[in-house]
Amino acid sequence: MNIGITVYPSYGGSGIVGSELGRELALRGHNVHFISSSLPTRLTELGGRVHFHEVEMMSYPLFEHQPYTLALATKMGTVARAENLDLLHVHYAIPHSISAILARESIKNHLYLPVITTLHGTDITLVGADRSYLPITRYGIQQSDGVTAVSKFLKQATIETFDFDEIEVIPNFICPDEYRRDADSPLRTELAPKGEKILVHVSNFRAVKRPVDCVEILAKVLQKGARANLVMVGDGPEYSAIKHRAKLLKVSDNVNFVGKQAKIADYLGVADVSLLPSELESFGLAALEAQACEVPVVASRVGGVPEVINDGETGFLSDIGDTEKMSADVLKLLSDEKMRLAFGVKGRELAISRYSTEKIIPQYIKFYEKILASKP
Ligand code: GMT
Repeated sequence: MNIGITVYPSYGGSGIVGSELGRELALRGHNVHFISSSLPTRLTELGGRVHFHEVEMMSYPLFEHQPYTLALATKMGTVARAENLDLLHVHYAIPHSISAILARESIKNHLYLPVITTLHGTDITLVGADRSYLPITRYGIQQSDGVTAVSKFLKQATIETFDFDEIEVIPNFICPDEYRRDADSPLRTELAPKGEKILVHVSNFRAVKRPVDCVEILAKVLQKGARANLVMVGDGPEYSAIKHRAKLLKVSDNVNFVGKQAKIADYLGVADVSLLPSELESFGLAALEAQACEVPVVASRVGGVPEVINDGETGFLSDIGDTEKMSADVLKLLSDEKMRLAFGVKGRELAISRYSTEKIIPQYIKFYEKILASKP
């Protein structure tokens, strides 16, 4: 198949899922055409079957805001015709599904371009549900030729908010060879030079991830006498708030900000416990990636997270903001090596048996085939 994929190239889980899906499809013999404003971060190498088409935007003094949605639609239509795309798969509904529908309509006299939208989370639960975007998001979903969501939770949320239920659940996935434990890596000594335990948090530091809670948890863990460092992987708007809280709690020396990283697995592979105290999480890709690296996850019981973490078996779940319980769970795991290792082994087993690329990518391909078979 010739498949067009659009993602947000530099920010968030939807971009990661879309980029890795493209790479996996190419490995299975499909031609993949990424159409976005820049090369997606996880797509460091292009080659053979993977192509990139940059959305170009003309600036004009009249435009207070550049009309990216229209430039994207134009590029989608142009690429679809030039490359004879079989379908266009967009990740994150806003505005990608709207651009895709515009593109489909604008070229329909030449070819019919089926549009598949994958819902990832805040495009439904936060941004899409806001009154300023709700009607247009509903339109984008209804007009798509096929819709997938990354968890049962997100499908239910879409039914409730948008009264739309023709949704296939296809969860996030990991490649088991890329995500694995590597406790003897020199990175471990770098991050914990005095043999401290390593807590890790991976996100885009948005308020919805509650990254400041990680510092609260660390402070409580240190107070109880544990020796631990917190490694913060990523960057984003809450960066200063996290730093400030760490300073107030006098734990700055134990917090290491390593910025955005292309290979998250390097950091997860040496960590002891992963923290995901999010306010909202439709799936929790970070939790899946940690579990694949045999790292137990201490997380909030929100959205699709209970579909990914088995409470008391591969991690521990708590109410949002309950840093007291979260720190107690971290201490349990740090002080009981046998338990921590057992949770790790179970986590990897779960990640591979339910969410490996081998299991999930064929579900996307089957879905594409179903949509193509019912093409008008
Ligand atoms: O919140 C983010 O990190 C970004 C957001 C996105 O759509 O880019 O992530 C969502 O998609 C991920 C991949 O499907 C899910 O694993 C995350 O749970 C989800 N984030 C939220 O729902 C907050």
